[in-house]
Amino acid sequence: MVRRRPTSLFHPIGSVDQRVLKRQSQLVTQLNRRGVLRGAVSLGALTMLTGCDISDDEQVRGALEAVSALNNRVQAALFDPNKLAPTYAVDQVLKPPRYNAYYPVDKVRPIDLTTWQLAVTGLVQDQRPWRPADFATMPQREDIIRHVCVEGWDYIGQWSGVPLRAFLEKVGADLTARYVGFKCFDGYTSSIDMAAALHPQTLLATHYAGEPLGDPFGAPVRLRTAIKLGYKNPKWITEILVSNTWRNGYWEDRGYNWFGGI
Ligand SMILES: Nc1nc2c(c(=O)[nH]1)N[C@H]1C(S)=C(S)[C@@H](COP(=O)(O)O)O[C@H]1N2
Ligand SMILES: [Mo]
Repeated sequence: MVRRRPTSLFHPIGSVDQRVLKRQSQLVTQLNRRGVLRGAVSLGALTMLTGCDISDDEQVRGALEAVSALNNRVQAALFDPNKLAPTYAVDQVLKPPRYNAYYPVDKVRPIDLTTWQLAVTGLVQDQRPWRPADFATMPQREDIIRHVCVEGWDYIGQWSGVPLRAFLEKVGADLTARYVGFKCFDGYTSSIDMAAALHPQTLLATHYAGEPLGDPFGAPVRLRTAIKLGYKNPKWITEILVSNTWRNGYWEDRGYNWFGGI
């Protein structure tokens, strides 16, 4: 890549273009903030570790992605499927919950519950779609857990619904498959590892604080798992997909760490 020369005399002139350095440290800070790196890797350390030319955006991005892939493996190895996340008291619950999505709340399109169906696809025996009422016929569980968004905020929420494990068993999913994927009404996608899908605190949530989910929070059914960051909790789910290969995700495909464990 061509190193751009400072054009103004007010820019420091040296062997390294300060603006390139600034851009790269912004990229590192940005990816760090998104939790991609999860431990601090300084610009200097990155250069030493990878030997890459920090004046080249593509090289730096490639190196950061390699660090993120390593993180996925390390996180998966450290994850204990039997360990429960902390739970909280009912008087700590935030009401209403705090909204977030990749667009503002006034852009939320309510779902028509009379026509809504959940498609069940991939490595499952029973591919019949689900209706809202089907969830009420299943075992229920409630969790009061902390929601953590990588943007740097969190809240305690009271979620109830059907354990994803019970749902997967009911539809005859291949529980040895690698991933459970989710497609949503707003085009959002996410996917989680099977160990997380089978974790007791991973719910297909239909209720918040004992009330049916409000439109902004993913009605009629969304994922709520105590062991993953906010972006791995898809709302307004329209398809659940069991697969060994499909591991897409709206934010994951834009650089957030795929494993996304808390
Ligand atoms: N369908 C859909 N699900 C989504 C999102 C989205 O934009 N669309 N945003 C995710 C992010 S980044 C967060 S932090 C949580 C926010 O959930 P909440 O509104 O219940 O707090 O939803 C997640 N699930
Ligand atoms: Mo988030």
